[in-house]
Amino acid sequence: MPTPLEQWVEEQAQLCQPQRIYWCDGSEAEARHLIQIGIKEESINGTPVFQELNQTRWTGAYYHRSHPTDVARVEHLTYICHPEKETAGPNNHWMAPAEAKKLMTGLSQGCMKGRTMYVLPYMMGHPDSPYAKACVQLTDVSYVALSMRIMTRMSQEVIGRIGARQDFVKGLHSVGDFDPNRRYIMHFPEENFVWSVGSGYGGNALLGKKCFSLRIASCQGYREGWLAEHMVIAGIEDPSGRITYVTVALPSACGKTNLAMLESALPGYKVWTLGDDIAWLNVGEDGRLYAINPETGFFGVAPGTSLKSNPNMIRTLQGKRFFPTLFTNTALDRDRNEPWWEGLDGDMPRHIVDWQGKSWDPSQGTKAAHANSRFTASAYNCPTLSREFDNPKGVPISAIILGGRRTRLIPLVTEAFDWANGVFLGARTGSETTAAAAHQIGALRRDPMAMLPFCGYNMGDYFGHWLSVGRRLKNPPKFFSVNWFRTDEQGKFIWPGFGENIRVLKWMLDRVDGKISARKTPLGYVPHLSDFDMSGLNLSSEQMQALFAVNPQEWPEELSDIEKYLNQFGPRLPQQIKAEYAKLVQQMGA
Ligand code: GTP
Ligand code: SPV
Ligand code: MN
Repeated sequence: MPTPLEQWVEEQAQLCQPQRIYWCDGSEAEARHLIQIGIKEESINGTPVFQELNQTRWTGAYYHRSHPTDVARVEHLTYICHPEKETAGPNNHWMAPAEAKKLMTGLSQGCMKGRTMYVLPYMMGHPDSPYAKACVQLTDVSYVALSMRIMTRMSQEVIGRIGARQDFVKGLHSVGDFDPNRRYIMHFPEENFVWSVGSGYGGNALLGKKCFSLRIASCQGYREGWLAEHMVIAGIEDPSGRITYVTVALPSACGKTNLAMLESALPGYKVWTLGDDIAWLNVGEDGRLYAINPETGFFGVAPGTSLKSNPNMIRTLQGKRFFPTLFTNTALDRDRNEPWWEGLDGDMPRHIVDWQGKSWDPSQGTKAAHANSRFTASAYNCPTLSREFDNPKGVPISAIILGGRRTRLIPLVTEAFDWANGVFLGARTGSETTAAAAHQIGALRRDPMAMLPFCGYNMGDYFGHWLSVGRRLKNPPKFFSVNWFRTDEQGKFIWPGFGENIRVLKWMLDRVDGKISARKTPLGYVPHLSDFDMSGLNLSSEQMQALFAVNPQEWPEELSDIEKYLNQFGPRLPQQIKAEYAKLVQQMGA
């Protein structure tokens, strides 16, 4: 008798008609074999799936060039297929499950002809964690199989763990013919099932990541009383050696990876990395909020990454413990056969090949690396990995930090008045869009808790869920907002950011520990400048004031945009959030 898993794989194979089926065991030997298959046997758009890079300087590094139309998440082609449209909410594209399945069946018929179907058994979360989930993804490209080996805990043991169960998380992925008109990312939360065709790009194709660990998992969390969030998890060690754990939600390409492994500009402080993208938050037996990272790797933005901005990521990328490290759509230094991108340290190489494989001439004004070019690297190669990383219980969280990319209005840091005010702070957060998704870049949009593209159900209910989790906590974390991106009249960032962000974290720790008071504004508490550690940093007092300024006369437009956004949720918007909005309006004197 076949198991439900074997039966499911067989049914998908009948639909997709691969030439062969390959069950992966997640071993390093297998990874080395799949790299060779990617180099010698598989291609995308006429280019081999992998190209070996200079192994002396970049151990275990391989290069992947995607199809040129397939370089980012596609929010407009991403659907949540609940039986009721209302459950998906105004924050999601919706299709009825039966209609979506019909469409996807048509697109999947024979889509793996002549290709290999890889069966990837993996865990999201440490296998010993009560919060971990057993999953299986099918895919038809070695790049996705290897990326999943880096990003998840892939092993044959997962198959035994699933055994005769039907309720494992399922993902069916095919790159299809890369035609953007035949590209869809469909989610079926009732069945723990993701079906993705037509894209090989990370967030569209690594189905354990955004598709399961955020969109589907957020629905599971809503039903079961926990939260799946687009958050960093980090430990901040103070000079006494004490470590305080925080989570940080920032929209895509707004600084999570940088913050997760920040190298402190203040002596005595150190940041320990637990995760750079996804956190699952549970109420522990002691009534505290605990966070685990379901992932084991970083799928991070390459441009701008350097020894100056993020030295620990450069060290991770050159790390040797875990094989392999992948680079996607960066440029290449042709002479040294190394990855290259704008902002990387050192002199500009003499011969650069751009992300599309063409010889690059800087005078043409184009970028050599795609703005959303990324690396895939194991957390086990990260020199700042926390010793709690594999703790199945996770770490207790003392502060929840929320932010966005705002050139105006939003101070460098504020602290919410209480939990409900913190949830409202998250709900009203706006951010300017980035290259992480295919859309206009730099447009302001509301991105509550950095979850707009990732919340798998109605965000009105999501705000209510956050409020209800707060009611179950004995010692709730404080909420803070951050904004590294405020600009001056010349359009320059006022705050130096990166390693200097430790100063903001230090202020938060002092607030969590009740060591200092703060100044009340309509948006929350901001630092007294005398409490904010500026030692060794050259910012004028005008600049500091500009960073923390809250000017009510600049707020009417923002307030009406927030109101318009929140009103979309109609009766599903919690009363408490409406009350917080009314309070803000009143305090702004609007
Ligand atoms: P995803 O992986 O897309 O979820 O995003 P992420 O939040 O991890 O993005 P990442 O940390 O890779 O952000 C990259 C972008 O943020 C680059 O453009 C960086 O230059 C910019 N960035 C990160 N930290 C700072 C900072 O402190 N100040 C400024 N000005 N820019 C920053
Ligand atoms: C993001 O866009 O937020 C990412 C990259 O972290 S992806 O996994 O592609 O979604
Ligand atoms: Mn992300």
